[in-house]
Amino acid sequence: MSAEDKNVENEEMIVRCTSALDCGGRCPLRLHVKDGVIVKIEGDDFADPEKQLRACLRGRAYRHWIYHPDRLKYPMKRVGERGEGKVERISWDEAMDTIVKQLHRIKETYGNSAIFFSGGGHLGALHTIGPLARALSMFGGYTTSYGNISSEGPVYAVMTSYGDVMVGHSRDDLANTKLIIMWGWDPVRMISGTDCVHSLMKAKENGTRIISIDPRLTHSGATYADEWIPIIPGTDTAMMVSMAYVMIKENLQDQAFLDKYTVGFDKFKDYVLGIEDGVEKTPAWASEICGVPVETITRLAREYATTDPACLMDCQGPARSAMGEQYNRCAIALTTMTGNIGKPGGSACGGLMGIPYGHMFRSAGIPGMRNPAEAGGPSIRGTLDLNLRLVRRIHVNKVFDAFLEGKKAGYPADIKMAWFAGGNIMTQRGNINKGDRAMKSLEFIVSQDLFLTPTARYADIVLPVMSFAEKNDLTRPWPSGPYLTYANKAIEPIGECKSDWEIGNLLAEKLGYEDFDNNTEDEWLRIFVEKNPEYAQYIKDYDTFKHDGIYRMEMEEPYIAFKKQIEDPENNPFNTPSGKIEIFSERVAELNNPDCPPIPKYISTWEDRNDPLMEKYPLQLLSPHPRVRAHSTLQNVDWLEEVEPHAVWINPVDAEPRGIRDGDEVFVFNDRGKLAIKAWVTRRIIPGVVSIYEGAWYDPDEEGIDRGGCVNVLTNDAYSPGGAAALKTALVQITTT
Ligand SMILES: Nc1nc2c(c(=O)[nH]1)N[C@H]1C(S)=C(S)[C@@H](COP(=O)(O)OP(=O)(O)OC[C@H]3O[C@@H](n4cnc5c(=O)[nH]c(N)nc54)[C@H](O)[C@@H]3O)O[C@H]1N2
Ligand SMILES: Nc1nc2c(c(=O)[nH]1)N[C@H]1C(S)=C(S)[C@@H](COP(=O)(O)OP(=O)(O)OC[C@H]3O[C@@H](n4cnc5c(=O)[nH]c(N)nc54)[C@H](O)[C@@H]3O)O[C@H]1N2
Ligand SMILES: [Mo]
Repeated sequence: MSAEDKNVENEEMIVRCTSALDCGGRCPLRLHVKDGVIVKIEGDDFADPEKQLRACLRGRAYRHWIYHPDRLKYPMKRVGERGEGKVERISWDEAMDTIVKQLHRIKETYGNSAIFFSGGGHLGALHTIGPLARALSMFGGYTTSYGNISSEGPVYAVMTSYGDVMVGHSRDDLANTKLIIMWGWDPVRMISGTDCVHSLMKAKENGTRIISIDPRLTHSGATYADEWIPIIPGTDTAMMVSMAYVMIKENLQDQAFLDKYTVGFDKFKDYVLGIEDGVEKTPAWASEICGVPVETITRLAREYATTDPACLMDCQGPARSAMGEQYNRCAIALTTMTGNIGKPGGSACGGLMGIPYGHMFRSAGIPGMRNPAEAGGPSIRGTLDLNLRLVRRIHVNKVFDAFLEGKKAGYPADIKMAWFAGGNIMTQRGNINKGDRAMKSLEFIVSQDLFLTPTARYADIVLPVMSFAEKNDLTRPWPSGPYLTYANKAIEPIGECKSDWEIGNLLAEKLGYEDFDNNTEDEWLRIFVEKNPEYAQYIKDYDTFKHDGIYRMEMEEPYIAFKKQIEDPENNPFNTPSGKIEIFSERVAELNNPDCPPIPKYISTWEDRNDPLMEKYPLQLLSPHPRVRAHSTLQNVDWLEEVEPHAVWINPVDAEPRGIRDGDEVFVFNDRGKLAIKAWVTRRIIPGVVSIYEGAWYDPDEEGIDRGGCVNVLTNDAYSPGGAAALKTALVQITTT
């Protein structure tokens, strides 16, 4: 054990740790350990309260997750049907021998591409799925997925417009702005960097006006916003386009900025004014579509254009939809029109995109190797090709379909075996009932996790994994600092749990790969910190870093994306073909896809309010991220369930004619699935829209009704033309029987 401040009186040790979950933050935690057991968890105690990184309610509840009675303690093999979750204890030897035998069989019978491998869950540098991926690559390779399920919409938009994903400001910059438009952004619930809400509070104290545009009165909307502008889901781009209309008509745009730093504004203007298609995108036109009053649109357009600086926080949530990237691209067009890029208090693509500091984490880690099953294929990061031309991977929201349909439907492989090293695919991807069929179609499945999750219930072999408190690792601040964290081991592994790194090494050993990895945990972590220049420039003493569990960067001023490009454009062109911000993108024009236009446009889509399916399924379904979970992780923590029981949000206007009262058990359904859930009748959501937080575990009964309330039995396994997982576009009906 390490990094302890000994409290002699009660013989507790304080171990400085952080979680490593994909939870939206990265919080320094003090784990109080007594007799080898975590007895209490406290948050950051940094001397300057202004700079404390305070944990949310989840961080304080981890004890009931780490010590949950359902934790997997031993490897298991399936003894019932797939999905039933009947398992029996086996030894690590039997588990790994079975896996190796099946790997050889699958490889010899079908070839390496029949092996699907993916993972997630632990955002650490060492204890990752990397070593497993390397061992499988040495074995001849595997098939995996492409596309970031969180943010492919904004990634597409920023790559198109700026050619870069480092488009964030450090959160302290929120205090420098005069207007914050939280456009589908709710950081009080949906943690968006540990320091984010404090910065929002500073802004509020400074008198910054804050507006929330969301179909729901969100936690942030209720606590911080001066105004809530409710909007119909999927129609934000229409409202933004008409704001551009107001600005152009009233000559409010920052023409000097547009002339100097952008290309294609004239083409966008032609669209906005109706010169391109004969439709003037007036506030009246938009109001019909998005439900926001004409006066509100006009007023907001003027306010955004004339408040200097102003910060438009568009994000990933609304973009995780059928035409998601248009929303981010259009938000970028508005930020250029108002000249808010590259300056304090402005924004480039608000919400969750990165600043460079925490990203140095990405270059720490054991070197991997190229996956031979993909050799010769196109490169996969950083270009528009990412979404549109990648051939040897499966889109992240199409994995089930690929399992079922294989090569005959154009997928790169006929998958026979899947290995899930974390991630809870059978709760978190679109169209889970299709997932049920897909998982049942496979010959062999491995799952490694802390719990017998819905995904693990389908596995033939389940491997038990340690929590973050049972190992040492570097962890990544979310979205990216500015600080670096070291999560210290607090307790011995529960049962026979191993880490993902150890499992990778074990597989290599079983496959007979000698000298696969000869370093200990401590040696590796030292190498990452001391030899990686990005760490070494900050961390002068490994042991101090480990002891403190955190290195806080001294920033003279907030980090501002594209500051250089704006201050000195001659020497710092944008990383686009034109060297400027591309409101019109020639690269996109070349794709020649009307649903993926070269300028941002409002495009109606399947399962929006124009879809004839509305007659059968008249309610739009949202699935935001839960305050009390990290996706499906922590869903079994009693304390958190108590804070916010799982329920579907429904407006009284929709509840009353259906005979639904608050607290009633209701059924939510469409052609893809049906789930049972309690109703929360509330005016905090607009009529015609209902909302169920994602992450509740899939738990179908004999009739196929999901009793767990997993929203993804209702969502579609589709993606937008730009590659966004279209998880927020779905129509449903609700009944009491
Ligand atoms: N409808 C709808 N669906 C969504 C979204 C939405 O907005 N709406 N959001 C999407 C987004 S943004 C995301 S990021 C995904 C998240 O999707 P997932 O990553 O699949 O979801 P998690 O619940 O975070 O799954 C993490 C799993 O890893 C396990 N785990 C934790 N630590 C470790 C470890 O160290 N090793 C291993 N092997 N396992 C570990 C946890 O127990 C858990 O089962 O969900 C997506 N799904
Ligand atoms: N507590 C908690 N925090 C988290 C996570 C978590 O699971 N739990 N997950 C983390 C991860 S991995 C990610 S990717 C981020 C996700 O962050 P986001 O993707 O931003 O979060 P969401 O909750 O999906 O969506 C944000 C808001 O968008 C609104 N919204 C949905 N559709 C529309 C629309 O069409 N128009 C408008 N204007 N608003 C709309 C929703 O009502 C919601 O309030 O959160 C991170 N933070
Ligand atoms: Mo995410």
